[in-house]
Amino acid sequence: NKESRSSRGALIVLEGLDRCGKTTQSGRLYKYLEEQGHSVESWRFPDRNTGVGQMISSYLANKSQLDDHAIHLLFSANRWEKRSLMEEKLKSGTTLIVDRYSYSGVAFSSAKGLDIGWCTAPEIGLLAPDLVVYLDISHEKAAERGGYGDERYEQLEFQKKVAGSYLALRDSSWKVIDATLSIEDIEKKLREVVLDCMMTCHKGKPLSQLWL
Ligand code: FDM
Repeated sequence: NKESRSSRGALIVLEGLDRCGKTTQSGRLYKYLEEQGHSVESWRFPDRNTGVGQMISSYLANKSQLDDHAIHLLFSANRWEKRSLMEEKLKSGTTLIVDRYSYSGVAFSSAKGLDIGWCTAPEIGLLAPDLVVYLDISHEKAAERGGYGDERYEQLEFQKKVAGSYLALRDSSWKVIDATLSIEDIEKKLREVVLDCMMTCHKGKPLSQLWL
C-alpha cells in the first residue's frame, strides 16, 4: 500500500566498549525484528569485507602499522564507501541495526590523543542515526568477561580512555542501557527503544546527516 511504500527504515546504532555485549544484542534484535516480519539487516563497522576494511583488519591484528590519523581516515572511508547503499536501504524501508559507527571512530581515535574536532570532521555528511544505544559497562567489568582477544585496542588502560571519550560524546538523545543486566533484560529494553524509534521513522521523520 501507499503508506508502507513511502515509509522508511530506521538507522539504529549500538555503541559501547569491547565486550559490552553489542554483538550478542544486535544478533538477537535482528532475529526478533525479522521474526516480527520487519525488513531488517544487521551491519557492522568496520566492514572488513571491502578493500579498505581489509587494511583496517590487518592494522587491528597488528599485522601492519599506520599513523593514527591515517587509520582514523580509513575507518571513516569505510563508512563513506557504504553510505549510498545505507541510504538506499533505509529509503526502501529496511531498518539497519549497526554494530559501531562514527562514535566508535571518534571515541577510539580521540582516546589516542587526537583532537575531537579533527576526528569528527571526516564524519560530517554521513547519515545520522535515528537512535544510538549505548551499552554501558565499566572497563573493569568488561575485562572480567572472559578477557580480551589479541586485537590492538583490547587492553584495559586503553579501554578506560575510550570509556572517557564516549562519556564526552554522549548526548541526551542516546539511550543508555546498563550492560551488566541479564541478556534477556537488556534485550527487552533494547526492543522497546528500537520499536519506538522505528515507529517515529515510519511516521515520516526525515533522514538527517552527521555531525551538525
Ligand atoms: N574502531 C571501530 C575504531 O577504532 N574506529 C572505528 O571507526 C570503528 C568502527 O575497531 F576496537 C575500533 C573499535 C574496536 C575495533 O571493532 C574493531 P569490532 O567491533 O571489534 O570489530
